[in-house]
Amino acid sequence: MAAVAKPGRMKDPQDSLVVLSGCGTSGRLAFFMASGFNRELQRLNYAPICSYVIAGGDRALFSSQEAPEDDPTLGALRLKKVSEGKKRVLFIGVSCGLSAPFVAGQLDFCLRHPDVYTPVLVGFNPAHQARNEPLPGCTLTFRSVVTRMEELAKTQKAFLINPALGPEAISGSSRMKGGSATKILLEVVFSASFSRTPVTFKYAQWGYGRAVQKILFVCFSLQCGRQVCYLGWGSLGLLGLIDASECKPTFGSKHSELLFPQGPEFSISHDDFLDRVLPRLTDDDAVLLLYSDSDDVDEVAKLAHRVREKTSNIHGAYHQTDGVVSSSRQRELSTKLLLNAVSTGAHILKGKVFKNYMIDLQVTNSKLYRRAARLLQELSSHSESQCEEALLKAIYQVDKLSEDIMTCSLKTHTHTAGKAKKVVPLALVCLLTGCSIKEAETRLEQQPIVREAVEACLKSS
Ligand code: S6P
Repeated sequence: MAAVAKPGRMKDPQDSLVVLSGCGTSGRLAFFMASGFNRELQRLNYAPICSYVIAGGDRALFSSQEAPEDDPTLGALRLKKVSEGKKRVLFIGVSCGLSAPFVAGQLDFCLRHPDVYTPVLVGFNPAHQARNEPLPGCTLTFRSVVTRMEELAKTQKAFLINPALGPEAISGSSRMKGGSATKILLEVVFSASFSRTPVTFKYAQWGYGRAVQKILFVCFSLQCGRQVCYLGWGSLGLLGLIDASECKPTFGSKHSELLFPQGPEFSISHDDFLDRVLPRLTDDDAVLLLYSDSDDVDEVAKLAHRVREKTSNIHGAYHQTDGVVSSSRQRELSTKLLLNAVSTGAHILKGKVFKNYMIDLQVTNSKLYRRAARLLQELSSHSESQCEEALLKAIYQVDKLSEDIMTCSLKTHTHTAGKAKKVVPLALVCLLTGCSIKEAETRLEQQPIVREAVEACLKSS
């Protein structure tokens, strides 16, 4: 890392660049950290040198865009564009599961242009567990790219940072532990590169008792079919937007559930909140304020007052310096942990998780499609082919798969799945009961709490 990022070299930002990149949460964190590092550099009187790439472009920063994750060529093109004209580029690709084709395409591009690019891969799986499925449109796999990187790592021409973290509390939900570890890890690395003093990190702990209380309030709103709104300031507000955007692919949640104003452009300012959200708030809606004592606390109080006129379900996650030095990193991390706990906990209570599986996930890219098929096998004990068939029937809403459907590409399946609802629960109910798609739909309408519908089917199967 120091090879490009140490202050001496950063005086020459014309020629050098650090690019952080990833998909979904990893891409959002790439953006979050590239912006934070640039601010820090400017504070130290260096020119900003960091840039970011996120699969799906800036729209993906605050909304779920899972399909571009499958495109290795697009990944390479985006990297090429952002680093045009640079002579030395340190590329940091983040893929928690060592799985995203978009990132594999970028790493492959770096490996093919070693005169300019030094690739770094950050993830949390052992190298031999990197995804071994051919990348769309080519014969490479993520694992084959990792193997090439491992070879070059011996001469420090590539770097692999992949400490083992263990499984996520909700299987596959790398936005949680994986995302937090990405943030800690890159902050440690960058701080070590930027400052001459040794880096020590103490992260603040959150009062989890209070967090649980908030989860219950938030859940109450979601169960009533009402809205939850994160109202934040500065980087803590940004973390709120990130947490909200992840709930769609993870839990199949509607955007309106996590009150997240969207239009042709994102409407995410406090003024947008006052114009478009506040007038519709009722006592069933929950509002969570995210701020610290370095924000304009009077402004927070004024907004809180206006919210309270509409709902008593208002809570604050407030960070105070309070004698103990609480850095912005500590505030950010504990806010991320709190938000992850609130949104995951609320969706668990809402019945979107069975055992530790997300049973209402979206099936909008190849990773999620495979995950859904494995989940169906695990929960129904049917064969792989029966489960994939059931999944396709649920995606296309048919009881019999036509020749046309069977010959469609995986890309078409995941694209179609993006327009359907409750794909995985529908497939599971069909597998467990042998019923038709229509009957499964009726069952899920009668029991909208998906976990309970699944439990009922399992009992009677
Ligand atoms: C995970 C989140 C996803 C992932 C994305 C990238 O909770 O919903 O959006 O961040 O799929 O995963 P990875 O393994 O490449 O970092």
